[in-house]
Amino acid sequence: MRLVLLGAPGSGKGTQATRLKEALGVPHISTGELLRAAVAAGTELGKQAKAVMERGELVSDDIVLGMLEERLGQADVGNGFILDGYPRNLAQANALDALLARLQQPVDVAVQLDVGTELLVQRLAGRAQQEGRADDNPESVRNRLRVYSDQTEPVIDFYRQKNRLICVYGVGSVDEVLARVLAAIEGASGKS
Ligand code: B4P
Repeated sequence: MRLVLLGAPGSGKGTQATRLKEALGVPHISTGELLRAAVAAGTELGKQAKAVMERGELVSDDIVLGMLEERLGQADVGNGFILDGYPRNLAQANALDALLARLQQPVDVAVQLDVGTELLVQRLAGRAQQEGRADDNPESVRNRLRVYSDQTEPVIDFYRQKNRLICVYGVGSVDEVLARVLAAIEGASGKS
């Protein structure tokens, strides 16, 4: 199963991906986590990404694609993957399409987690208190939501046009949302 998880910041992508990897038996690849690890390790790439991420902007397409290509080259992705946080704009969607075509491993399904803006802001404020992530401050959250609607929402149409999109209501407990995602994936694989 090759799955792309789409959704605004705070929609539950990372939260659901952590559980989906157990349910589907494929690795969870989060570009946000790969970038945060590079920042924590103080690599050259991490130094370039740090300020951009703290402002809530997107790290350059070249950097993220290079990082992703390296990750998709590892042995554990043979049976598929859950991609969380990528693609985030149309250039990344096209780059991913080309990369996976070359690897003969096209995306099976793109799941969009649908959550209203007010709840997104509440969830991220909750995480700011609990985890103190550098980009969960109010100014950066506003910017991330703006970047999402300007740059990432067009990616939803990209997958809709390819008949790969499933939209799942992302409000409710983590288990409720997980059950909806799994049912939607099963329904979609039954159709194809
Ligand atoms: P990400 O790490 O992808 O962060 P995110 O969009 O904020 O979502 P995340 O997955 O972490 O949170 P979730 O919704 O699960 O990106 C961070 C930054 O990295 C970006 O701003 C950008 O700078 C950079 N970046 C990453 N990928 C990039 C790319 N491809 N190109 C360029 N730049 C890139 O959860 C949020 C909160 O909601 C949590 O506290 C969680 O506990 C809570 N929650 C989740 N589900 C819930 C539920 N059902 N009920 C209640 N709370 C819930």
